[in-house]
Amino acid sequence: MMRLLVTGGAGFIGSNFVHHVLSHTDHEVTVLDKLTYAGNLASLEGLPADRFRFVKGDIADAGLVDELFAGVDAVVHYAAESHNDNSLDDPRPFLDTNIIGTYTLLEAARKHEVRFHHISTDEVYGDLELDDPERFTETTPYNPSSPYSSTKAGSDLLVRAWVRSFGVQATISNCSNNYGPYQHVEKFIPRQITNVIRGIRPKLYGKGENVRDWIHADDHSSAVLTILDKGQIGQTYLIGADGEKDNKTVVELILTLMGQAPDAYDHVTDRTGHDLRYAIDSTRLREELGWTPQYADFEAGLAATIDWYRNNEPWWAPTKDGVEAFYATKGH
Ligand code: NAD
Ligand code: TDX
Repeated sequence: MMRLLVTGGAGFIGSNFVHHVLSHTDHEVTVLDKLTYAGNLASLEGLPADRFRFVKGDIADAGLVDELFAGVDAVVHYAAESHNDNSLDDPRPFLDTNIIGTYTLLEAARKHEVRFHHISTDEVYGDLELDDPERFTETTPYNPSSPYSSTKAGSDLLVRAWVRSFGVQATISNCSNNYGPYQHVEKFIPRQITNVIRGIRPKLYGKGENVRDWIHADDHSSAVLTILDKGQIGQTYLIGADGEKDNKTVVELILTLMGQAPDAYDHVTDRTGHDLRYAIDSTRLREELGWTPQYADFEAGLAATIDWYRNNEPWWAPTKDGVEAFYATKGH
């Protein structure tokens, strides 16, 4: 049994992780989350009260962080500003949370000698050509494109430095694009599903040829638990499930699964600096730590995700109009 502190546990992947941990282990979980626009307490309903507690606060609040680190065995750090389009509009919160927030946590991990796992993204490696036979590995050079991915790259480098310079007991994982329940409707898959539910045509940036390597959030959670359990301190692990798909294919699949014509979508203004392709080689995680993803069938996982959004409109409806109004100002 471990006492875990999960930062960003009211967000998409963090809340999936909290559900996963509480149903697959006997660990106790404290969530620290600022409840920004992306945090939602409704994502944490129904959890066992004797093993779960929620603390509202900022990861950059050193006093609060110090207090919380004193009472846990390990920290899993999900909290971040996570959306590329927002980072192009206003980068400042990305620096505050992703850089200063991570620095604040690392200083507490150093003081309290707490095991630390840092959650990051494949976007730190930049992008690949569509026909590149190589995929990202743990030794691919960092080459981030956006304010979001550059702050995530910066946070990864801080973790590496705190391991080397101060002996912090940390690991890092860089995962590909997640899908599943509780994802904010600003993101690609939930935006298009909720568009179709609302009778709005899905919006594809540019030509839609950009490739993302999709993994179900529950597979991401099992990988993180595996790394917490068996990962080597100081090591980086790439997490991916061989799920490469171009955006056009994903939109067409959503439309088909929702009973619409596959071409009933609009092309809209492309994202500035839009990364072309991400692809993960997760051999190290699979071979050294014995992890395997469970959601091999993307279409089945997507159908279940569509059902979740159909059945949970009260969870996403309050945010939908604001998101669409923001995108309208950007031509998206
Ligand atoms: P999200 O935006 O859905 O959730 C982020 C959560 O962090 C929210 O609950 C928010 O309230 C909280 N938060 C933000 N700033 C905070 C602060 N200063 N203090 C405390 N809490 C704060 O993000 P997500 O998609 O769940 O991503 C979680 C993590 O996973 C991020 O670190 C992201 O970089 C990484 N990641 C995401 C993906 C993906 O596909 N979404 C892929 C790989 C890695
Ligand atoms: O309406 C849309 N139409 C569209 O074509 C939106 C919102 C997105 N897109 C495209 C842009 C991307 O090529 O879909 C793809 C996925 O977009 P996002 O959901 O914004 O994700 P992405 O930018 O790939 O980043 C995601 O994966 C890596 C997460 O948001 C990051 O937090 C994570 O690090």
